[in-house]
Amino acid sequence: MTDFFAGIDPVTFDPNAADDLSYRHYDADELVMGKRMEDHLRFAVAWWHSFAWPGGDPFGGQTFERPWFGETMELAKLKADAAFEMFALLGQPYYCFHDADIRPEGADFAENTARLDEITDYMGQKMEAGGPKLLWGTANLFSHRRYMAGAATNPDPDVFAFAAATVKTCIDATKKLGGENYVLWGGREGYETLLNTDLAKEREQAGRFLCMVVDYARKIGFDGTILIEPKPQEPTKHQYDYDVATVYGFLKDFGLEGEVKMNLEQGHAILAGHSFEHELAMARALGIFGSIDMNRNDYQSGWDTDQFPDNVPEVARAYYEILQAGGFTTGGTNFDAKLRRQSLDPVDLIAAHVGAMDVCARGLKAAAAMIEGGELEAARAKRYAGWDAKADLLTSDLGAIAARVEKEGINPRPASGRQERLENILNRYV
Ligand code: XLS
Ligand code: NI
Ligand code: NI
Repeated sequence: MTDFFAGIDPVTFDPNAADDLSYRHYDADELVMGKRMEDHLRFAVAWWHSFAWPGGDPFGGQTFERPWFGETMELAKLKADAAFEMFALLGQPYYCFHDADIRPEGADFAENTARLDEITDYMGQKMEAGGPKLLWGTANLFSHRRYMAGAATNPDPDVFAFAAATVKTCIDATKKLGGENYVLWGGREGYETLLNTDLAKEREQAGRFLCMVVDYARKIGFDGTILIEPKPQEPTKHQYDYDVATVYGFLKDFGLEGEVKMNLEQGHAILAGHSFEHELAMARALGIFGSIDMNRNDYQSGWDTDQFPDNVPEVARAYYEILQAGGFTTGGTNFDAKLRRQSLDPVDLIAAHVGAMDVCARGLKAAAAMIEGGELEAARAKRYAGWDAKADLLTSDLGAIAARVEKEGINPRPASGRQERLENILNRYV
Protein backbone atom coordinates (compact mmCIF):
# COMPACT_ATOMS: atom_id res chain seq x y z
CA MET A 1 0.00 0.00 0.00
CA THR A 2 1.41 3.40 -0.98
CA ASP A 3 0.08 6.77 0.09
CA PHE A 4 0.38 8.22 -3.39
CA PHE A 5 -3.36 8.67 -3.89
CA ALA A 6 -4.09 9.32 -0.22
CA GLY A 7 -7.29 11.22 0.38
CA ILE A 8 -8.84 10.35 -2.99
CA ASP A 9 -12.00 8.24 -2.86
CA PRO A 10 -13.03 5.64 -5.41
CA VAL A 11 -14.71 7.32 -8.36
CA THR A 12 -18.42 6.65 -8.58
CA PHE A 13 -21.17 7.52 -11.01
CA ASP A 14 -23.09 10.62 -9.97
CA PRO A 15 -24.67 12.69 -12.75
CA ASN A 16 -25.17 15.61 -10.38
CA ALA A 17 -21.77 15.54 -8.69
CA ALA A 18 -20.37 18.85 -7.54
CA ASP A 19 -16.73 17.78 -7.72
CA ASP A 20 -14.62 16.83 -10.73
CA LEU A 21 -13.84 13.32 -9.51
CA SER A 22 -17.13 11.61 -10.30
CA TYR A 23 -18.36 10.00 -13.48
CA ARG A 24 -21.21 12.14 -14.74
CA HIS A 25 -21.80 10.15 -17.92
CA TYR A 26 -19.91 6.87 -17.57
CA ASP A 27 -22.25 4.50 -15.80
CA ALA A 28 -20.69 1.07 -16.28
CA ASP A 29 -24.03 -0.72 -15.98
CA GLU A 30 -26.14 1.55 -18.16
CA LEU A 31 -27.40 -0.27 -21.22
CA VAL A 32 -26.57 1.26 -24.58
CA MET A 33 -28.09 -0.60 -27.51
CA GLY A 34 -28.73 -3.47 -25.15
CA LYS A 35 -25.15 -3.79 -23.90
CA ARG A 36 -23.53 -2.49 -20.72
CA MET A 37 -21.44 0.62 -21.26
CA GLU A 38 -18.45 -1.03 -19.63
CA ASP A 39 -18.68 -3.87 -22.14
CA HIS A 40 -18.94 -1.47 -25.06
CA LEU A 41 -16.07 0.79 -24.13
CA ARG A 42 -13.71 -1.67 -22.46
CA PHE A 43 -11.53 1.09 -20.99
CA ALA A 44 -7.85 0.47 -20.39
CA VAL A 45 -5.22 2.58 -18.59
CA ALA A 46 -1.79 2.79 -20.25
CA TRP A 47 1.02 2.02 -17.81
CA TRP A 48 3.64 4.01 -19.71
CA HIS A 49 2.06 7.45 -19.78
CA SER A 50 0.50 7.21 -16.36
CA PHE A 51 3.33 5.69 -14.37
CA ALA A 52 6.57 5.64 -16.36
CA TRP A 53 6.55 8.99 -18.17
CA PRO A 54 8.58 11.61 -16.29
CA GLY A 55 6.99 14.72 -17.82
CA GLY A 56 9.80 15.70 -20.16
CA ASP A 57 9.63 17.54 -23.46
CA PRO A 58 12.33 18.34 -26.06
CA PHE A 59 13.32 21.43 -24.06
CA GLY A 60 13.33 20.11 -20.54
CA GLY A 61 13.49 16.94 -18.51
CA GLN A 62 11.52 15.44 -15.70
CA THR A 63 8.81 17.50 -14.06
CA PHE A 64 6.98 14.74 -12.21
CA GLU A 65 8.21 13.45 -8.88
CA ARG A 66 7.06 9.91 -8.33
CA PRO A 67 8.34 7.83 -5.44
CA TRP A 68 8.80 4.85 -7.79
CA PHE A 69 11.13 6.53 -10.29
CA GLY A 70 14.40 4.61 -10.42
CA GLU A 71 15.94 1.47 -11.81
CA THR A 72 15.41 -1.21 -9.16
CA MET A 73 12.93 -4.05 -8.92
CA GLU A 74 11.83 -2.73 -5.56
CA LEU A 75 10.78 0.54 -7.19
CA ALA A 76 9.15 -1.36 -10.05
CA LYS A 77 6.97 -3.08 -7.46
CA LEU A 78 6.16 0.21 -5.78
CA LYS A 79 5.11 1.50 -9.20
CA ALA A 80 2.88 -1.54 -9.63
CA ASP A 81 1.39 -0.94 -6.19
CA ALA A 82 0.51 2.64 -7.12
CA ALA A 83 -0.83 1.55 -10.52
CA PHE A 84 -3.20 -0.98 -9.02
CA GLU A 85 -4.26 1.57 -6.42
CA MET A 86 -5.21 3.94 -9.22
CA PHE A 87 -7.04 1.12 -11.01
CA ALA A 88 -9.03 0.47 -7.85
CA LEU A 89 -10.02 4.13 -7.67
CA LEU A 90 -11.07 4.32 -11.32
CA GLY A 91 -12.64 0.88 -11.54
CA GLN A 92 -11.81 0.55 -15.24
CA PRO A 93 -11.81 -3.04 -16.51
CA TYR A 94 -8.41 -3.19 -18.28
CA TYR A 95 -4.83 -1.93 -18.44
CA CYS A 96 -1.95 -2.18 -20.96
CA PHE A 97 1.85 -2.22 -20.64
CA HIS A 98 5.20 -2.42 -22.42
CA ASP A 99 7.91 -4.57 -20.85
CA ALA A 100 10.04 -1.47 -20.30
CA ASP A 101 7.25 0.25 -18.34
CA ILE A 102 6.98 -2.41 -15.71
CA ARG A 103 10.59 -3.54 -15.14
CA PRO A 104 13.96 -1.78 -15.15
CA GLU A 105 16.30 -2.58 -18.03
CA GLY A 106 18.67 -5.41 -17.13
CA ALA A 107 22.28 -5.97 -18.16
CA ASP A 108 21.33 -8.47 -20.84
CA PHE A 109 18.47 -10.47 -22.32
CA ALA A 110 18.50 -13.06 -19.53
CA GLU A 111 18.21 -10.44 -16.83
CA ASN A 112 15.44 -8.65 -18.72
CA THR A 113 13.53 -11.91 -18.94
CA ALA A 114 13.99 -12.74 -15.26
CA ARG A 115 12.79 -9.28 -14.26
CA LEU A 116 9.81 -9.47 -16.56
CA ASP A 117 8.86 -12.82 -15.04
CA GLU A 118 9.20 -11.51 -11.52
CA ILE A 119 7.19 -8.33 -12.03
CA THR A 120 4.45 -10.01 -14.04
CA ASP A 121 4.08 -12.62 -11.26
CA TYR A 122 3.66 -9.71 -8.88
CA MET A 123 1.10 -8.06 -11.14
CA GLY A 124 -0.68 -11.36 -11.63
CA GLN A 125 -1.26 -11.63 -7.89
CA LYS A 126 -2.78 -8.17 -7.86
CA MET A 127 -5.02 -9.06 -10.78
CA GLU A 128 -6.21 -12.14 -8.96
CA ALA A 129 -6.95 -10.01 -5.92
CA GLY A 130 -9.51 -8.11 -7.98
CA GLY A 131 -7.45 -5.83 -10.21
CA PRO A 132 -8.39 -5.12 -13.82
CA LYS A 133 -7.64 -7.50 -16.66
CA LEU A 134 -4.93 -7.09 -19.26
CA LEU A 135 -6.19 -5.65 -22.56
CA TRP A 136 -2.81 -5.96 -24.21
CA GLY A 137 0.88 -6.30 -23.66
CA THR A 138 3.65 -5.14 -25.95
CA ALA A 139 7.42 -4.85 -26.19
CA ASN A 140 9.15 -1.51 -26.15
CA LEU A 141 11.45 -1.88 -29.16
CA PHE A 142 12.14 1.82 -29.57
CA SER A 143 13.52 3.47 -26.41
CA HIS A 144 16.81 1.65 -25.83
CA ARG A 145 19.74 2.82 -27.96
CA ARG A 146 20.21 -0.67 -29.40
CA TYR A 147 17.03 0.00 -31.40
CA MET A 148 18.03 3.40 -32.74
CA ALA A 149 18.18 2.03 -36.32
CA GLY A 150 15.14 -0.18 -35.93
CA ALA A 151 14.24 -3.47 -34.27
CA ALA A 152 12.96 -5.94 -36.90
CA THR A 153 14.22 -3.62 -39.63
CA ASN A 154 17.70 -3.07 -38.20
CA PRO A 155 20.67 -3.49 -40.55
CA ASP A 156 22.33 -5.50 -37.75
CA PRO A 157 20.96 -9.07 -37.51
CA ASP A 158 21.88 -9.18 -33.81
CA VAL A 159 19.35 -6.43 -33.13
CA PHE A 160 16.74 -8.39 -35.10
CA ALA A 161 17.53 -11.40 -32.93
CA PHE A 162 17.41 -9.44 -29.66
CA ALA A 163 14.10 -7.88 -30.67
CA ALA A 164 12.61 -11.24 -31.69
CA ALA A 165 13.74 -12.84 -28.42
CA THR A 166 12.27 -9.93 -26.47
CA VAL A 167 8.92 -10.16 -28.25
CA LYS A 168 8.84 -13.86 -27.42
CA THR A 169 9.13 -13.02 -23.72
CA CYS A 170 6.47 -10.33 -23.99
CA ILE A 171 4.00 -12.66 -25.71
CA ASP A 172 4.74 -15.21 -22.96
CA ALA A 173 4.07 -12.56 -20.29
CA THR A 174 0.90 -11.38 -22.03
CA LYS A 175 -0.41 -14.93 -22.21
CA LYS A 176 0.51 -15.59 -18.59
CA LEU A 177 -1.54 -12.57 -17.50
CA GLY A 178 -4.50 -13.53 -19.67
CA GLY A 179 -4.00 -10.62 -22.08
CA GLU A 180 -6.71 -10.39 -24.70
CA ASN A 181 -4.46 -8.90 -27.41
CA TYR A 182 -0.81 -8.47 -28.23
CA VAL A 183 0.22 -5.17 -29.85
CA LEU A 184 3.08 -4.30 -32.18
CA TRP A 185 3.85 -0.66 -32.70
CA GLY A 186 6.96 -0.29 -34.81
CA GLY A 187 8.37 2.87 -33.31
CA ARG A 188 11.72 2.60 -35.06
CA GLU A 189 10.60 0.47 -37.99
CA GLY A 190 11.28 3.07 -40.60
CA TYR A 191 14.20 5.16 -41.74
CA GLU A 192 15.73 8.60 -41.56
CA THR A 193 17.54 8.71 -44.92
CA LEU A 194 17.47 6.52 -48.00
CA LEU A 195 21.20 7.17 -48.37
CA ASN A 196 21.89 4.49 -45.77
CA THR A 197 18.75 2.39 -46.09
CA ASP A 198 17.87 -0.73 -48.08
CA LEU A 199 14.13 -0.25 -48.00
CA ALA A 200 13.25 -3.53 -49.73
CA LYS A 201 15.44 -5.52 -47.34
CA GLU A 202 14.01 -3.84 -44.26
CA ARG A 203 10.48 -4.47 -45.43
CA GLU A 204 11.25 -8.15 -45.93
CA GLN A 205 12.72 -8.34 -42.41
CA ALA A 206 9.61 -6.71 -40.95
CA GLY A 207 7.41 -9.19 -42.79
CA ARG A 208 9.36 -12.21 -41.61
CA PHE A 209 9.39 -10.86 -38.07
CA LEU A 210 5.63 -10.50 -38.07
CA CYS A 211 5.15 -14.00 -39.46
CA MET A 212 7.29 -15.34 -36.61
CA VAL A 213 5.25 -13.41 -34.05
CA VAL A 214 2.00 -14.87 -35.38
CA ASP A 215 3.47 -18.39 -35.56
CA TYR A 216 4.84 -18.25 -32.05
CA ALA A 217 1.66 -16.83 -30.53
CA ARG A 218 -0.40 -19.60 -32.12
CA LYS A 219 2.14 -22.26 -31.21
CA ILE A 220 1.95 -21.48 -27.50
CA GLY A 221 -1.83 -21.26 -27.62
CA PHE A 222 -2.16 -17.52 -27.21
CA ASP A 223 -5.71 -17.02 -28.40
CA GLY A 224 -5.77 -13.24 -28.21
CA THR A 225 -5.66 -10.95 -31.21
CA ILE A 226 -2.38 -9.76 -32.70
CA LEU A 227 -2.66 -6.05 -33.41
CA ILE A 228 -0.52 -3.65 -35.41
CA GLU A 229 -0.68 0.03 -34.52
CA PRO A 230 -0.05 2.15 -37.62
CA LYS A 231 1.76 5.48 -37.41
CA PRO A 232 3.20 7.51 -40.30
CA GLN A 233 6.23 9.14 -38.75
CA GLU A 234 7.75 10.08 -35.40
CA PRO A 235 10.11 8.88 -34.19
CA THR A 236 11.43 7.89 -37.62
CA LYS A 237 10.94 10.19 -40.58
CA HIS A 238 9.29 7.47 -42.68
CA GLN A 239 7.62 4.54 -40.98
CA TYR A 240 6.68 1.37 -42.85
CA ASP A 241 3.34 1.11 -41.05
CA TYR A 242 2.08 4.50 -42.23
CA ASP A 243 -1.67 3.95 -41.98
CA VAL A 244 -4.35 1.24 -42.25
CA ALA A 245 -4.20 1.01 -46.03
CA THR A 246 -0.41 0.73 -46.05
CA VAL A 247 -0.38 -1.92 -43.35
CA TYR A 248 -3.06 -3.87 -45.19
CA GLY A 249 -0.87 -4.01 -48.28
CA PHE A 250 1.95 -5.26 -46.11
CA LEU A 251 -0.24 -7.93 -44.48
CA LYS A 252 -1.45 -9.11 -47.88
CA ASP A 253 2.10 -9.34 -49.09
CA PHE A 254 3.04 -11.69 -46.26
CA GLY A 255 -0.26 -13.61 -46.17
CA LEU A 256 -1.19 -12.25 -42.76
CA GLU A 257 -4.41 -10.36 -43.53
CA GLY A 258 -6.46 -13.02 -41.75
CA GLU A 259 -4.14 -13.12 -38.72
CA VAL A 260 -3.52 -9.53 -37.70
CA LYS A 261 -5.87 -6.66 -36.92
CA MET A 262 -5.44 -2.95 -36.29
CA ASN A 263 -4.99 -0.96 -33.12
CA LEU A 264 -5.88 2.55 -34.24
CA GLU A 265 -4.82 5.72 -32.48
CA GLN A 266 -6.51 9.07 -33.00
CA GLY A 267 -3.23 10.97 -32.91
CA HIS A 268 -1.60 8.69 -35.45
CA ALA A 269 -4.50 9.12 -37.84
CA ILE A 270 -4.07 12.88 -37.59
CA LEU A 271 -0.33 12.61 -38.28
CA ALA A 272 -1.12 10.54 -41.38
CA GLY A 273 -3.34 13.32 -42.68
CA HIS A 274 -6.51 11.35 -42.00
CA SER A 275 -9.35 11.71 -39.55
CA PHE A 276 -9.69 9.03 -36.87
CA GLU A 277 -12.99 7.93 -38.39
CA HIS A 278 -11.33 7.48 -41.77
CA GLU A 279 -8.87 5.01 -40.31
CA LEU A 280 -11.64 3.22 -38.41
CA ALA A 281 -13.85 3.03 -41.50
CA MET A 282 -10.96 1.75 -43.61
CA ALA A 283 -10.18 -0.98 -41.09
CA ARG A 284 -13.83 -1.92 -40.97
CA ALA A 285 -14.02 -2.05 -44.77
CA LEU A 286 -10.97 -4.32 -44.89
CA GLY A 287 -12.20 -6.52 -42.04
CA ILE A 288 -9.21 -5.75 -39.83
CA PHE A 289 -10.63 -3.49 -37.12
CA GLY A 290 -9.40 -4.49 -33.66
CA SER A 291 -8.87 -1.91 -30.93
CA ILE A 292 -8.22 1.78 -30.31
CA ASP A 293 -5.79 4.04 -28.55
CA MET A 294 -7.97 6.96 -27.55
CA ASN A 295 -6.20 10.26 -27.24
CA ARG A 296 -6.20 13.50 -29.15
CA ASN A 297 -3.46 15.25 -30.97
CA ASP A 298 -2.92 18.93 -31.06
CA TYR A 299 -3.91 19.96 -34.59
CA GLN A 300 -1.21 22.60 -34.83
CA SER A 301 1.87 20.95 -33.39
CA GLY A 302 2.39 18.12 -35.91
CA TRP A 303 3.50 15.94 -33.00
CA ASP A 304 1.95 12.97 -31.24
CA THR A 305 0.91 15.01 -28.21
CA ASP A 306 -1.14 12.16 -26.70
CA GLN A 307 -3.64 14.33 -24.83
CA PHE A 308 -6.66 12.96 -23.07
CA PRO A 309 -9.74 13.22 -25.30
CA ASP A 310 -11.97 16.25 -24.74
CA ASN A 311 -13.96 16.54 -27.95
CA VAL A 312 -17.32 14.79 -27.75
CA PRO A 313 -18.35 15.26 -31.44
CA GLU A 314 -15.06 13.77 -32.63
CA VAL A 315 -15.27 10.89 -30.22
CA ALA A 316 -18.90 10.28 -31.24
CA ARG A 317 -17.88 9.91 -34.88
CA ALA A 318 -15.19 7.44 -33.86
CA TYR A 319 -17.61 5.27 -31.87
CA TYR A 320 -20.12 5.54 -34.70
CA GLU A 321 -17.62 3.73 -36.91
CA ILE A 322 -16.74 1.28 -34.15
CA LEU A 323 -20.37 0.38 -33.50
CA GLN A 324 -20.92 -0.13 -37.20
CA ALA A 325 -17.89 -2.39 -37.28
CA GLY A 326 -19.73 -4.51 -34.72
CA GLY A 327 -18.05 -2.97 -31.68
CA PHE A 328 -15.05 -4.36 -29.87
CA THR A 329 -14.52 -8.08 -29.51
CA THR A 330 -11.12 -8.53 -27.87
CA GLY A 331 -10.26 -4.85 -28.37
CA GLY A 332 -11.04 -1.86 -26.21
CA THR A 333 -10.48 1.83 -25.54
CA ASN A 334 -6.92 2.27 -24.29
CA PHE A 335 -6.06 5.74 -23.03
CA ASP A 336 -2.72 6.17 -24.72
CA ALA A 337 -2.78 9.67 -23.29
CA LYS A 338 -0.53 11.52 -20.93
CA LEU A 339 -0.90 14.45 -18.60
CA ARG A 340 0.52 17.79 -19.58
CA ARG A 341 3.91 18.23 -17.92
CA GLN A 342 2.62 20.88 -15.52
CA SER A 343 -0.04 18.54 -14.16
CA LEU A 344 2.05 17.43 -11.25
CA ASP A 345 -0.50 16.22 -8.72
CA PRO A 346 -1.67 12.64 -8.23
CA VAL A 347 -5.23 13.91 -8.46
CA ASP A 348 -4.51 15.20 -11.98
CA LEU A 349 -3.98 11.61 -13.07
CA ILE A 350 -7.36 10.60 -11.69
CA ALA A 351 -9.21 13.62 -13.05
CA ALA A 352 -7.70 13.12 -16.52
CA HIS A 353 -9.05 9.58 -16.72
CA VAL A 354 -12.42 10.49 -15.23
CA GLY A 355 -12.88 13.27 -17.78
CA ALA A 356 -11.74 11.09 -20.66
CA MET A 357 -14.06 8.26 -19.68
CA ASP A 358 -16.96 10.69 -19.50
CA VAL A 359 -16.12 12.12 -22.93
CA CYS A 360 -16.06 8.59 -24.35
CA ALA A 361 -19.33 7.70 -22.63
CA ARG A 362 -20.99 10.76 -24.15
CA GLY A 363 -19.52 9.93 -27.53
CA LEU A 364 -20.71 6.34 -27.33
CA LYS A 365 -24.22 7.37 -26.33
CA ALA A 366 -24.39 9.92 -29.14
CA ALA A 367 -23.13 7.33 -31.63
CA ALA A 368 -25.71 4.80 -30.45
CA ALA A 369 -28.45 7.41 -30.80
CA MET A 370 -27.26 8.18 -34.33
CA ILE A 371 -27.57 4.51 -35.19
CA GLU A 372 -30.93 4.12 -33.48
CA GLY A 373 -32.22 7.30 -35.12
CA GLY A 374 -31.26 5.77 -38.44
CA GLU A 375 -31.46 8.94 -40.58
CA LEU A 376 -27.79 8.89 -41.51
CA GLU A 377 -27.73 5.25 -42.56
CA ALA A 378 -31.01 5.63 -44.41
CA ALA A 379 -29.56 8.55 -46.36
CA ARG A 380 -26.41 6.59 -47.12
CA ALA A 381 -28.40 3.58 -48.29
CA LYS A 382 -30.58 5.79 -50.48
CA ARG A 383 -27.51 7.31 -52.10
CA TYR A 384 -26.41 3.89 -53.34
CA ALA A 385 -29.88 2.45 -53.97
CA GLY A 386 -29.52 2.69 -57.75
CA TRP A 387 -27.09 -0.21 -57.56
CA ASP A 388 -29.83 -2.60 -56.44
CA ALA A 389 -31.11 -2.87 -59.98
CA LYS A 390 -27.73 -2.62 -61.66
CA ALA A 391 -25.38 -4.76 -59.57
CA ASP A 392 -24.60 -6.86 -62.67
CA LEU A 393 -22.54 -3.93 -64.00
CA LEU A 394 -19.74 -5.04 -61.69
CA THR A 395 -19.47 -8.41 -63.38
CA SER A 396 -19.91 -7.13 -66.91
CA ASP A 397 -17.22 -5.86 -69.31
CA LEU A 398 -16.56 -2.57 -71.03
CA GLY A 399 -17.92 -3.65 -74.43
CA ALA A 400 -21.18 -4.95 -73.00
CA ILE A 401 -21.54 -1.88 -70.82
CA ALA A 402 -21.01 0.42 -73.80
CA ALA A 403 -23.73 -1.43 -75.72
CA ARG A 404 -26.05 -1.21 -72.73
CA VAL A 405 -25.50 2.50 -72.19
CA GLU A 406 -26.41 3.09 -75.81
CA LYS A 407 -29.40 0.76 -75.84
CA GLU A 408 -30.91 1.97 -72.58
CA GLY A 409 -29.99 5.56 -73.23
CA ILE A 410 -28.20 5.75 -69.86
CA ASN A 411 -27.47 9.41 -69.19
CA PRO A 412 -26.54 10.15 -65.54
CA ARG A 413 -28.32 12.91 -63.65
CA PRO A 414 -26.21 14.33 -60.81
CA ALA A 415 -27.85 14.25 -57.35
CA SER A 416 -27.06 16.27 -54.24
CA GLY A 417 -24.61 14.71 -51.78
CA ARG A 418 -26.61 16.51 -49.04
CA GLN A 419 -23.51 16.99 -46.90
CA GLU A 420 -24.79 19.99 -44.96
CA ARG A 421 -28.11 18.32 -44.27
CA LEU A 422 -26.30 15.23 -43.00
CA GLU A 423 -24.04 17.39 -40.84
CA ASN A 424 -27.14 19.04 -39.44
CA ILE A 425 -28.52 15.62 -38.51
CA LEU A 426 -25.25 14.63 -36.89
CA ASN A 427 -25.18 17.82 -34.87
CA ARG A 428 -28.57 17.09 -33.42
CA TYR A 429 -27.02 14.08 -31.70
CA VAL A 430 -23.76 15.51 -30.41
C1 XLS B 1 3.33 5.72 -29.77
C2 XLS B 1 2.39 4.64 -29.63
C3 XLS B 1 2.66 3.70 -28.46
C4 XLS B 1 1.94 2.42 -28.67
C5 XLS B 1 2.45 1.27 -27.89
O1 XLS B 1 3.09 6.70 -30.44
O2 XLS B 1 1.10 5.16 -29.55
O3 XLS B 1 2.33 4.30 -27.26
O4 XLS B 1 0.58 2.58 -28.39
O5 XLS B 1 3.76 0.98 -28.16
NI1 NI C 1 -0.60 4.11 -29.10
NI1 NI D 1 1.03 7.26 -30.25
